Amino acid sequence: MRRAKPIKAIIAACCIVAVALSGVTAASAQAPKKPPAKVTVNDFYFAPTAVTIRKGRAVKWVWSSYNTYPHDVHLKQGPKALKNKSRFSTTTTAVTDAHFQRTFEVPGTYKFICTVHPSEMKMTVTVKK
Ligand SMILES: [Cu+2]
Repeated sequence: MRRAKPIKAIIAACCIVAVALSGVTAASAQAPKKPPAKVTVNDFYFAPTAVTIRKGRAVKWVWSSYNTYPHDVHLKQGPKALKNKSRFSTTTTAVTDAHFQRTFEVPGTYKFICTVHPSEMKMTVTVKK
């Protein structure tokens, strides 16, 4: 059995290469970034009404194509540490075909309303550290 040795050596070499390659793959793979948490803006309600995310993640509000009334997204109350609060409010209303996305870097509780329907349309975004 003179051939046994070279075959074993080749198998061993293959294993080493496979381990090395898998190591390279694992090292170069980046942690997948979570997609934005989606909130739909509907006639007279946000869905869902409560969203919890980790800081660094975004929330995307998408206006429903079934809407027949105008709505906006307005930050009524945010964390004290939050600067530039107005960035978290839309500047116009929309009925359909609109979206609004913001990334949340400051942990805390964010209370949003629609200024057209402030008593009906409310939602909360909780940002964890
Ligand atoms: Cu509204």
